[in-house]
Amino acid sequence: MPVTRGFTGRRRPVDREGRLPPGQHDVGDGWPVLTAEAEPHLRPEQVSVTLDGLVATATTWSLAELQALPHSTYAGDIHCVTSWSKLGTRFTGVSLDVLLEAAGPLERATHVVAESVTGYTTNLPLEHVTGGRAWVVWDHEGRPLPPEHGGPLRLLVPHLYFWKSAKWVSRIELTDVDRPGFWERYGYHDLGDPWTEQRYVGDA
Ligand SMILES: Nc1nc2c(c(=O)[nH]1)N[C@H]1C(S)=C(S)[C@@H](COP(=O)(O)O)O[C@H]1N2
Ligand SMILES: [Mo]
Repeated sequence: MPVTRGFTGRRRPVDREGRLPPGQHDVGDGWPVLTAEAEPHLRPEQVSVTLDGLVATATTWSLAELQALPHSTYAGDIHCVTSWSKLGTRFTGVSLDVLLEAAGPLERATHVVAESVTGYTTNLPLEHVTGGRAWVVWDHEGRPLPPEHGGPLRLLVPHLYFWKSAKWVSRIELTDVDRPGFWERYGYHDLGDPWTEQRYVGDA
């Protein structure tokens, strides 16, 4: 994956053709903030991510330790279940593949629960956070991720609705049961594929 550091280039026009999932609208250069809880105020040296649960070696990385690992950049789209999408945006961080390789998932692990320092949680099948589809990110468009968007560190799982991308993520627990998170317990879909509009429980 290409590494992009200190990206400050002018935005290139985004080819929007075919990029909006059904029922979504384009917010252009805007980026709404959706936060259910009080926003935490975290200094970069305070944050870390722990991978634990069904792993061979439970492991914690400080932000500095994460930043010393191989970086990768996601340049693409994000989709919120409340119907906004933001197209052609860039985040840099570490792929969960890198972290999972270090921690060593046990064979019986099937799911993860991502947890924020605030207690916000969201559940995902393990296979949806592997294969270059999930990151912990600290950089947006070449700048530190703003605090209201989860900075210093958030989860990014852009192929699913954005509620799966836990802001201020601090823990990723591997489990062998599917344990619904915060919004999933309030009736949101268990998986949340925007292309098939898996918004609420009962949606295909
Ligand atoms: N900790 C935490 N993470 C969260 C949320 C939240 O309320 N708390 N909201 C989710 C939802 S519904 C969306 S759409 C995105 C919003 O991210 P943004 O505020 O950076 O746009 O974060 C997701 N992650
Ligand atoms: Mo959302």
